[in-house]
Amino acid sequence: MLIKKPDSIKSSEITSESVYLNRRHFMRGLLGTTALLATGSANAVPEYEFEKDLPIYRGPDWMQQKIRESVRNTALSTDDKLTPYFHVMSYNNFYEFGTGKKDPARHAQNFQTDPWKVEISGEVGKPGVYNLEDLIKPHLLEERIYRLRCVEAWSMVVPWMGLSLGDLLKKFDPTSKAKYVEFTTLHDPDQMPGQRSRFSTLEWPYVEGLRIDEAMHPLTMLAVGVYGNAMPPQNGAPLRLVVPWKYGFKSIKSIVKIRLTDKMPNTTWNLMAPQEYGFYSNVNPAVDHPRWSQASERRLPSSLFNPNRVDTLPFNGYADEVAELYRGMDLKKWF
Ligand SMILES: Nc1nc2c(c(=O)[nH]1)N[C@H]1C(S)=C(S)[C@@H](COP(=O)(O)O)O[C@H]1N2
Ligand SMILES: [Mo]
Repeated sequence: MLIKKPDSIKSSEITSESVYLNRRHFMRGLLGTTALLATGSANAVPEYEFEKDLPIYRGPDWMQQKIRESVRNTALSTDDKLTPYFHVMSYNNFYEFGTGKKDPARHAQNFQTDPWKVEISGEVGKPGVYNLEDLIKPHLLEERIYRLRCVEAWSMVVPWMGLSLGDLLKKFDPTSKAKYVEFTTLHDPDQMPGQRSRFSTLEWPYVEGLRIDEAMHPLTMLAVGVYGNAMPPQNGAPLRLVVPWKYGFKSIKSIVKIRLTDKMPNTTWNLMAPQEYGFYSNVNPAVDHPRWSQASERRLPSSLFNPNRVDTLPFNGYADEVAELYRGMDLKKWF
């Protein structure tokens, strides 16, 4: 059990359109987290030991300072064994830097991540373009250990560092018309070779989206670090989304725009192949991808002799926390 369930919410209050109006659930989630931090189930983030010669991305001074002050949120963290840092930072999907798993680590090393601006627009009372430093500084950063399940049927267990997306969004006063959140990755072909490629099948910039209640859910995270350090460029520095119960492609990297809207956003993979990648893309072992099964996954590190195959769980093991968001929805239709 990861977080306390909001037992007092009547099921009638939770519908598929439960959106932002379901504020109480959200507030309870926040209170739960705060209470747990106060009662000491939040621990110091450990000093990780890294294999020799692995580059550690430190980020700017202000980020290092924030990370030093961070805590581990044990209540939201899984006990699963961590995937070693080497795999987390060298086996990546970040098509802006190439389609091979090793391309991002190779081609993103000089990516400029500071200073970084984020535009917050649409259905909010306080739209604007903000410095990442100003957005992050008021928040206590939390380490959370989440499973990450790619639609390609591999998975990792990653200690992310960041904050609840909902904690950030509510500072910009979402209006009652805010039903969805759209996220956009930087578009900079000079820095991102994948955006210059004539063979790219994806449209740039990369766009992702969430329903507002998904965005406000306490598990949904904006991450700025990993393994007790700043986010490496190949993992989506300086700011990426992490939605642990959805396939990895929902967790958009290097975000420069966050737009609240009343319409379901068009998202990159859904536009590319709508029959293969739905808007929701909740991890679901019962709904196969047209070209591969989703019933199990390779948990990294995985090799020919030690494939480390594990069963895939509904909502990637987070069903207790998030299944209620989809009550009454046919998940085969809304895949
Ligand atoms: N902008 C952008 N975000 C992205 C991607 C991408 O190609 N571009 N790949 C996604 C996919 S398919 C996965 S599985 C995760 C991988 O995150 P990781 O490399 O940190 O493990 O990032 C997601 N975010
Ligand atoms: Mo993925």
